Amino acid sequence: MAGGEDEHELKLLGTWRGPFALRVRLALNFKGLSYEYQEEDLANKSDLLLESNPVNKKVPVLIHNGVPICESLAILEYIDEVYRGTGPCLLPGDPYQRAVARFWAAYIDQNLVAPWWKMFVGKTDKEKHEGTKQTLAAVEKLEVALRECSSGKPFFGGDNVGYIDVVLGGMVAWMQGTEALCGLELLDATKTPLLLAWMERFGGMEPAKAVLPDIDRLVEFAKMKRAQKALI
Ligand SMILES: N[C@@H](CCC(=O)N[C@@H](CS)C(=O)NCC(=O)O)C(=O)O
Repeated sequence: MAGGEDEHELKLLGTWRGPFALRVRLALNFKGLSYEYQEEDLANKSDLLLESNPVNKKVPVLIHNGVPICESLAILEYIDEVYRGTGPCLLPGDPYQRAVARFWAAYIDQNLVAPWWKMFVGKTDKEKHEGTKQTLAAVEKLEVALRECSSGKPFFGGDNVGYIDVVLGGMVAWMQGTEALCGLELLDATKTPLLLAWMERFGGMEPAKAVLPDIDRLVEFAKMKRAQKALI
């Protein structure tokens, strides 16, 4: 992979399973950028993480030549701007299409990732039920978004993986583990055929396979953490 002048100018703090760190790793891989990776223990965060993200103390943090960048969506945009000439562009060149991509990225965070979590670790049955309803509504909207954004091409980004693909890509293993973790199939061939095919296509690509977690390992780990009521 291309790494620029200094092989270690990029360092990423993350966890192997977190959807937010995974989307950054996916973006780095699809762009062909090399980086040093530091796995964080969220129960015992490193000094580097606490110093680099003193406000939220969360992963991911990308450290570029010693300067930390926080928040996964901001990191994706940063990578795309700084490494514009390297690998495929994540965000489209057209301002309207860029706004659309940012809209769906925010939608995924608010309407898929957050409700999915509520469905999985909700404190009451009511909360879990609400999370389930919102998650299922979100995948149906994302099915339409995929149809419109891709215009019949394989990805949200068209012929290549783009911004929305890597943002949603961080959730692929969790989506595949939903039945084992929450007792329902998230995507199906009748309601969400395009998303189902997208998930298989995306998950099968080499840059994705290199970072996406093994489903059985993820399911086992998530069940254990849920039982312990610990951070995932
Ligand atoms: N909005 C943030 C969310 C990051 C986030 O929630 N990270 C979790 C791991 S998946 C974390 O670091 N949790 C540690 C904590 O809450 O103390 C982003 O997009 O980067």
